Amino acid sequence: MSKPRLTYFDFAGSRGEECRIALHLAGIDFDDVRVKNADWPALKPKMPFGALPVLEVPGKPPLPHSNAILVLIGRKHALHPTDPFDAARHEAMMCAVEELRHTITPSLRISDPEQKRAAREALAKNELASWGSQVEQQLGDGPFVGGNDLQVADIKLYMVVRWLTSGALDHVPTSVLDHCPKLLKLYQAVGDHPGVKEWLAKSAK
Ligand SMILES: N[C@@H](CCC(=O)N[C@@H](CS)C(=O)NCC(=O)O)C(=O)O
Repeated sequence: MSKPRLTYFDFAGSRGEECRIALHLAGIDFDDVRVKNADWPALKPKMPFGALPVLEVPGKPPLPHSNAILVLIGRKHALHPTDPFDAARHEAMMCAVEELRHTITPSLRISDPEQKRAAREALAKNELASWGSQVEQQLGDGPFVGGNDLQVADIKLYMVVRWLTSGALDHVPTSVLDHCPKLLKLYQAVGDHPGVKEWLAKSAK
């Protein structure tokens, strides 16, 4: 392996895509390995924690967990605060995104349509709404978490807001975060960032 390799599933979303965006913004030439679902069962036991994304850097062991990957990229490429307390605040925000994803995941496995509707409507009204309010309270004037500079925590928030407001989650209204203007401003600012736009145009192909 002569250059970093990021392994994730073959779609332009979620934890893998946020790491790809960070690598792109950092200007890192990386192997973008996209695993087909059919190949996953054989690969899963070989991954450090049986999940993706995983970042491999020449001379180092494989690094799992999206937040660890993002913080590593951020620290090395000026996409994460250098002040330890500020950095920890950004990391807390990133942990909150992971917690939210784990709250939503059980609803992805419900096959009964009525049960799914009830679970998703309750999620939208309760956990998703309160998560948005909590994040909102911690954002300043923005547009990004740290002010004017886009950092890895912003990419993390962008990806989850995109998911929640896209209509991709059945029974979660696209207006679910309309009560969070600062968070929506951050989402817009990340989406408008030229480097992010450039990656998303390339990645979705
Ligand atoms: N906390 C981990 C979660 C990793 C995770 O659950 N990844 C999912 C894809 S987004 C996965 O690998 N699912 C397949 C599986 O668990 O078999 C992270 O942030 O990377």
